[in-house]
Amino acid sequence: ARIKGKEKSMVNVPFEGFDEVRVGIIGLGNRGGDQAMRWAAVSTITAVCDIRPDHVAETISRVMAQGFQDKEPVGYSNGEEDFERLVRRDDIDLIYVATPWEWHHPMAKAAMENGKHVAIELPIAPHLDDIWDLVRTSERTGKHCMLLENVNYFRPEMQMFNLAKAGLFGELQHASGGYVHDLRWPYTFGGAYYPEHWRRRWQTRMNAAHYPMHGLGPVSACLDINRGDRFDELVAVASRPKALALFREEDPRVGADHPAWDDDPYISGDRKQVFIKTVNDRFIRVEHDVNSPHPYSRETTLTGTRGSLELDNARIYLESLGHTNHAWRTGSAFSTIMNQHDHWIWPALEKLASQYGGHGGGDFISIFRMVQLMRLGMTPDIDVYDSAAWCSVIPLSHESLKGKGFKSVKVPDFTRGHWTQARPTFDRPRPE
Ligand code: A2G
Repeated sequence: ARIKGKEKSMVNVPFEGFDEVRVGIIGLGNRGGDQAMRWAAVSTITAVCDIRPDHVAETISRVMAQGFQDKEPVGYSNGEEDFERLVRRDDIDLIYVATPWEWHHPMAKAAMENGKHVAIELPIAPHLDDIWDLVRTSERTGKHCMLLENVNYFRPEMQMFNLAKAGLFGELQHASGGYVHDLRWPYTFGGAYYPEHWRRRWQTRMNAAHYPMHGLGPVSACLDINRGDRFDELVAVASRPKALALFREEDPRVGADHPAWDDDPYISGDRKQVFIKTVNDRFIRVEHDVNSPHPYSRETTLTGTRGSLELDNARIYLESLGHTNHAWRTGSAFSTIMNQHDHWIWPALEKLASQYGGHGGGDFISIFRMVQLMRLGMTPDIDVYDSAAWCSVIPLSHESLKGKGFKSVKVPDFTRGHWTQARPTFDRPRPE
C-alpha cells in the first residue's frame, strides 16, 4: 500500500559509501550457488538462505574454501519463510535474490523494509502491481532495488554502449533486443537447474514476453531510456503455443510419469515480438522465444542516422567511419572497431573476470561493479526505475496480448517526471 508523503524519488541518490560490503544471499540453486563465489570474491558474505539445507551447507563450505573471509556465513534453511530472519540481521548491507520468479517481489520488499539494498536476478517481478510496489518501497525506505542485468556488462554490449555515446550512430532511431533461447530441454529435464519445474510452469500462467531483459537492457542504456527518453507505449504479437507441447509429446525421454503432464495447457505463444515506442518517437523491437528450435540470440541491434550494428551477427556499418558501399564490416574489421571502443572496466578486470567467470566473465563484472559503486558511494548503473521499465514489458506484453488484434498499452512513467534528467550510468570514467 502506498504511504502518502513518505516517498522520495531515488533518481541520483548515491549509496552510503561502504568500507566493506556485507552481503546476504537468498536462493542457492544453480544460479545463486554459483554467483555466491563471485560475491565472495568482492564482498563479505554474512548470511545465506535456501529451503534446501544441503545447498546452504555446500555454499558455506565453498565460500570458506575460497579463503577470503574468516567468519562463516550464517545459514538459514528452516522453510520457505526463513528468509525473513535473514533480512532482519544487522550485519547485511545488500541482499542478493536468486530464487524462482514468484519470490522476487516479497524477498526484495522484505530486504528494503529491513534497511537493505537489494540486487535481484531477472525479473524484479513479473506483475505490474508488484513492480510498482518495489518502486514505492525503494522510495519509501531510501534503499536501492536493482535488476542485476549481467548482459549490460558483457564486453560487446559495453563496447556498443561506448560506440553509441561516441555518437557514431548519429541520432539513434531504433533498436532491437530480447531473448531467444530454446529452453525446452532445460525446462523439462533441467533437474538441478529447475528442480520444481517452476520456470516451465510460467508458460501455463500468462501469454507474455516473460524474459526480455537480456537484450532490452543494453539497448535501453544506449537509447538513454529514463535519462532523456522513456518507454511510452507498446504493442505485442505472439504466435500460437505449439513447440513445448510438441516436445512433451514427442521427445522419447519424457516418460508417461513426467511432471510436465501435470502442467495446465501451455498458453504462452512460441514467439513474441513487442514494439515499444518511446516518448521521443523512437522504437525498440523486443524478441522473446524460449520454445522454438532456434540457436541462441538476443537479437541486439541499433540503428541511427549514421549507421547500424547487429551485435549477434557481429557486423557493423557506420557512415561516420566512411562506410558507404552498402557492405557490412565483419570479421577483423568489425572487431577492430569494437575493440577501439572497449569499456575501461574490461581491460582493468579481464583476469579476474576470466577467473571468476559466468557468461564469459560478465557475471563477475556485474557483481564487481555493484560492490564498487557501493564502496565509492556512487549511484547504481541500473536503478529501480530502469529495473521497473525493463521488467514492465512482461506484464504489459501480457496485457497487450489479451483479446484479438493489435492492442496498444501505455507504459507507466515509473520515474514520475524524472526521466528527462540525464544521470550517470555505464558511461562514468574509471575511478581513481
Ligand atoms: O540461460 C542463459 O544462461 C540466460 N543468460 C539466463 O538468464 C537463463 O535464462 C539461462 C536459462 O538456462 C543469458 O542468456 C545471458
